[in-house]
Amino acid sequence: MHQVKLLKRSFCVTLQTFIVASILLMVTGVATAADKTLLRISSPAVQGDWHAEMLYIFKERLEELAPGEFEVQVFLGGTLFKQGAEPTQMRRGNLDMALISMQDIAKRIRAYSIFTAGYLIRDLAHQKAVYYGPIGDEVFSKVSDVMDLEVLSVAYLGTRQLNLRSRRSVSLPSDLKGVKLRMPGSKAWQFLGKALGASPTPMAFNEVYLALKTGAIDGQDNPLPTNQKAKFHEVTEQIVLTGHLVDGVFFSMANKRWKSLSVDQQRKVKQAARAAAEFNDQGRVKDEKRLVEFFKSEGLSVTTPDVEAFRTHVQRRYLESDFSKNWPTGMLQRINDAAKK
Ligand code: KDO
Repeated sequence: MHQVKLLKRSFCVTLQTFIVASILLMVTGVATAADKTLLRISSPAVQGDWHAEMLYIFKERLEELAPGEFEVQVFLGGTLFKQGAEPTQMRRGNLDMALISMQDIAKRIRAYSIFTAGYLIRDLAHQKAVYYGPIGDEVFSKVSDVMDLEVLSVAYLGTRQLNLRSRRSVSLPSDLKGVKLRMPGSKAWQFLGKALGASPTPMAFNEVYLALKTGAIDGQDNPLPTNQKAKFHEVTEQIVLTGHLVDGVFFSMANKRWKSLSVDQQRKVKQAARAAAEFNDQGRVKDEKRLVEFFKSEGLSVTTPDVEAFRTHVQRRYLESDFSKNWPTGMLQRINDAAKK
């Protein structure tokens, strides 16, 4: 009898708690974790790099715009999914967001290898004109159809330079003959290494530091801010300012997640993603201006090759390659002309 009373009492207490919590929720609008839309983001980027920090800016901005509606979780260093696996994991529903590269996109849409070509995009302003205009609209709509991803914003990764383990005189592409150059692991990246005149080898970003330290590779390429944040200056002696690729990453969301959001939420997510990319771009541009001095002060030699010779050689290699056979008709001209008024 006593036990029945106790059971009844505990049921009443639970019911009361539930009612009070529901009223509180209605009155205050404070959502519990279970009510929030979970957004898991994976990136190989190291903590502190601009495109890693921008993910926290996205989180902050989204919380301001849509308080209590989203739970943003950021996983860096390729700890959740390895570099390059993100588009597949998003399609499978295991991941909501990532910063993907054009080289990832070119794996699925071969014609878009055009955007991975060295010495094509001229600078950040040109990159914005290409991707935040009619070309970007066309490309991202195709990406949505084929890859099931919504591209929310484009972040400038920086201009890629060569970074060598030991000093070497590099003026022409032929000076890189036999240099074992780590490039990220996909056909488009490997081709860029070859076009530069080196012997490319694929490797995930988070293995590069150790490979440089042990001599498993002779060099790698990345923009100056990423070289600094990943501490590559500790294990290399030279930077060659080839400026061979004005690189970008595409902040994307799995369509399944994107389409589950209300129109208002989509607008806010895009706004936060744009603000995050803008934060990244400003930081990188500022860093690119100051980092040559930083690397010199760390004892590295920073040299300028014959950039025109590299440009001519690399562009010719692309035009003669099988990649260019799939490029959309007229696209090269449209890219070259973007923003030229
Ligand atoms: C890299 O692996 O070298 C690269 O710079 C390629 C980029 O597309 C991007 O994936 C980036 O790595 C990572 O975000 C690490 O910064």
